[in-house]
Amino acid sequence: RTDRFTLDDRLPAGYFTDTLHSDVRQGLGTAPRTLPPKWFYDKRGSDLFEQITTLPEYYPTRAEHEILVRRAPEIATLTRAATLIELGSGSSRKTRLLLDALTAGGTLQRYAPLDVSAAALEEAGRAVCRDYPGLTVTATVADFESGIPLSDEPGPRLLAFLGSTVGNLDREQRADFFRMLARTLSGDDVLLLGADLVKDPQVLVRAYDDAAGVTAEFDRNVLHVLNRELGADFDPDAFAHVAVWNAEFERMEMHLRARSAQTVKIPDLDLTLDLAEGEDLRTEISCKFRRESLTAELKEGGFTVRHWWTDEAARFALLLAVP
Ligand code: AVJ
Repeated sequence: RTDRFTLDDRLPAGYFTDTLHSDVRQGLGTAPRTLPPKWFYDKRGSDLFEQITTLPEYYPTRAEHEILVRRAPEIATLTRAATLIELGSGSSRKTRLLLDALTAGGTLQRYAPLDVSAAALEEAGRAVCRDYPGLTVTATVADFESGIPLSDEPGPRLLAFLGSTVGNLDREQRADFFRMLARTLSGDDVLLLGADLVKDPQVLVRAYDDAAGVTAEFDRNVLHVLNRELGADFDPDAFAHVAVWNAEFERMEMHLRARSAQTVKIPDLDLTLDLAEGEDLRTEISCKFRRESLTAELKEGGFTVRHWWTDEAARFALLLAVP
């Protein structure tokens, strides 16, 4: 039975076309050329990302999983959450560790995943419904950067934002995001945030430029998306994938570097790009964090960090913060 599952589409009409058009026009129109990472994730991009999470070089998923295995029971005891809200739900392996612990703790009534992909929510939400018989699943299609539409979720609410997706936001965007979250949550609600930590740049560069070339394909996939959605004529093979450690901002960046001078047409935007040989399109930032500065950022945004857990090798942190 699926009557415990609802899917509420809160995206404004024309959301995909409108945001893709303005993102690409703003980002690629002038140098330095950038694209927001959210456009990686069509079906193929999401499959490639799932592959990335199993690569030997890409440690964050395994490190966060290690922390959750160890700490989920504690999280359940500390929060006594009645609702688990999950931002950018993605694959549900880590979610299930939380659902299991909160179910065992006897407090959980509802799972409320939020994502921009209705298809992903549909698939993950129904599976959770099937496997957790007492649970109500209220999925919401929304872009959580612009606010989190909550309704009548029972509290306390545990809002999980895992995988260090927060690293895709720069400092200013994070400040806005944390403030928005703090305004959204109240009383005994808590934030559970996964954050990848600053470490040896060599380890980081390998994690974002794996030997099998999966991350390179993932990076180039955004050009396939623009070709399909905007009628562009990018030749993805004409771009090299480059993983760069930006020491000033302590972040990894993925760039697509034009292997030769080339002209790209984007008919749907009436845009022509003249790219020089060696010119970069920056397709992603992935900020890496330190305990002190992230705690201070959260404080600034209205959160007090109550717990900070890492994996044995201290590569990744999971933190619990209260508004
Ligand atoms: C899903 C945004 C957390 O930044 O590590 C993986 C995406 N990019 N390999 C990350 C990603 C290249 C990932 N996040």
